[in-house]
Amino acid sequence: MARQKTVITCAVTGAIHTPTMSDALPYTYDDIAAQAIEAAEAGASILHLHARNNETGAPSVDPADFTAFLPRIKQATDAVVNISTGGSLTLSIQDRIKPAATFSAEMCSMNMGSMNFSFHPLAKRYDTWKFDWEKDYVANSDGNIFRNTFRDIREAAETLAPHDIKFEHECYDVGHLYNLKFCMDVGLFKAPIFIQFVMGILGGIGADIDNLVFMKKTADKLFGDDYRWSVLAAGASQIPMAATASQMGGNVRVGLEDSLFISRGKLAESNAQQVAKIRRIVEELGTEVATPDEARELLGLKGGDRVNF
Ligand code: KMH
Ligand code: ZN
Repeated sequence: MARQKTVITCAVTGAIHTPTMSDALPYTYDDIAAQAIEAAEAGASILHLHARNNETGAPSVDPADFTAFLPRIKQATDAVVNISTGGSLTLSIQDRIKPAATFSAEMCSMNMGSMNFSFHPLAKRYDTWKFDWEKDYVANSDGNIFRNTFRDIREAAETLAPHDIKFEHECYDVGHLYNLKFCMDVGLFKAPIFIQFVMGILGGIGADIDNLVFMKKTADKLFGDDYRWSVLAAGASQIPMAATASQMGGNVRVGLEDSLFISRGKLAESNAQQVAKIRRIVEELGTEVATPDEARELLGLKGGDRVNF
């Protein structure tokens, strides 16, 4: 059997990092659009997108903040747009799914369990902050419960079902795979499902190869041939774990949402720089990178002509 091509997802801005942490983190409409387009040109076939307030960079789930960049990305690239339903991490599921439903994207994230999702240790690294909201947002994440109950997941799945959106099932620990299996068994999601093994978030499973093998073996046991998979590792593990995932036949996610760095201690200049780096590694190791249409075929997506932006 021909070796599977690697799909690169780029998560362009997220809702964890803040403008103080890196000048490269895009938060204005213009910068999110420009960096997403550049990441697609560098080889990302899926763009995982959050929105932010254009002036302050605060995470936003207001569809108006997406309207300002989605059409520009669609016009300039053929990449699959994947809209987050995750964040801002403290909002209700009803608010979080509005952008995906409004724009009827080809893909959106679906977080598969509730957890202590925290990044409060980052608050100690900075003495001064660019914007007032940042310090408390980061420091207070030690009190966060990132809520994704079975009822929340059902509500998101049922609301989004008419849109024929493929989910990026974010699984932050082994138990989340069992949650996903339960949801499959009660008919919430259609095969092939797409699992994002999320590693190295405080509150979730650590980023190492033993854990990845365990996650993968567990998914094999639960889903057989009915799933495709990718790895996202936070911070310094991002590129090493992505390279490992690709060698294991999986797909990869990079981007400034998950790590601000290009190598140990060195901030990345852009999302595209991370995409170019993982692309280079994947190709040098003998695996081809999938085009957007190849990603659509692999994941069974509805097509870029059936979105609402
Ligand atoms: N920042 C990632 C660890 C989402 O957008 O739904 C989690 C994430 C959540 O991507
Ligand atoms: Zn995200």
